[in-house]
Amino acid sequence: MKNILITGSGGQIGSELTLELRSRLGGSHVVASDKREITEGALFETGPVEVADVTNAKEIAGLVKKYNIDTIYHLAAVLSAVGEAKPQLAWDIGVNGLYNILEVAREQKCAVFFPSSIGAFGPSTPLDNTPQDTIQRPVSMYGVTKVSGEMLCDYYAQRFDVDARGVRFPGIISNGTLPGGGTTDYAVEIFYAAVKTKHFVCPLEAGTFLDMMYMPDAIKAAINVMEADPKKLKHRNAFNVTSMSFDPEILYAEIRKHIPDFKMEYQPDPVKMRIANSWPNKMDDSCAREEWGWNPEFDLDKMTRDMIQVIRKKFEMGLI
Ligand code: AKB
Repeated sequence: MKNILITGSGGQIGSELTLELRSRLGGSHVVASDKREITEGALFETGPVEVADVTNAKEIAGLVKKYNIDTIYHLAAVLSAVGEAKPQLAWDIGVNGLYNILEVAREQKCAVFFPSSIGAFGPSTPLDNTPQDTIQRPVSMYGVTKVSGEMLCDYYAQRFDVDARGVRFPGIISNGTLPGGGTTDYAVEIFYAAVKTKHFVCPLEAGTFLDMMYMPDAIKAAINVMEADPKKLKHRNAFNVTSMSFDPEILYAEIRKHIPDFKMEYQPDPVKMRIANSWPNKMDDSCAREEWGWNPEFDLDKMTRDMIQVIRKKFEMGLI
């Protein structure tokens, strides 16, 4: 990887991945692109920024040429809950956007990272120890775009030799850019509520188990799968990766170890519950561990300590 283009750089994962790659490769080698103009902050100050709409293939092709890009991290997406409100937009960005990226990658010989998700599974998938290769019949438009994306990446790899790789991310917990419109967002929002108001209204029911991961591990997964020795990869694309699985009660109890007067109540959101009930309780990520050494660092205890420490500091400094 010498020159990288990131789509969706302004998003939850994109903003942190861009900065990590810039710190490794040098700012000028990592181009941050987003549909919305980036005009300030760390992304703006540490390297090139561009406005790019992934549904506009010419725009993407122009950027790849301009910066002599050899690797594209394609993170632009519409998340699961928003995708149910705007299914046409979710398809357009999720599938047509990825198609454009893969076509540009084929023409200009780039590697591609594509983040699939636990959303690529559905109610007929085995939801405990969900295998790497299994039934995928999602019931959300987000899931439909992710399964289509996995298949498109496999097709471009086999047919056109595009080095398309990726993982199936669980819910990502972070303290930088907030997630926007996902089913797993509660696992981020709860920390801000615990620190700021000591009260949280949870949109998922008790007992709703989902896979989760702390951002530093998500960044590590995205970079390591792209740097893995291709000879050792049997799958290449859509690797199950996870670090922890919990339901809202377990997370609530963990946060109360640090903030004992924190209170949570439940007001389940029917759209999010329908989606969450169709997603795995816990994935089996042994293929990622065996094929490219996936090994997360943060469990529930370590992630919770770090999240509270960082968010408390931001709160005390008046930043949130
Ligand atoms: C969502 O909830 O939509 C995402 C995901 C798990 O892919 N965070």
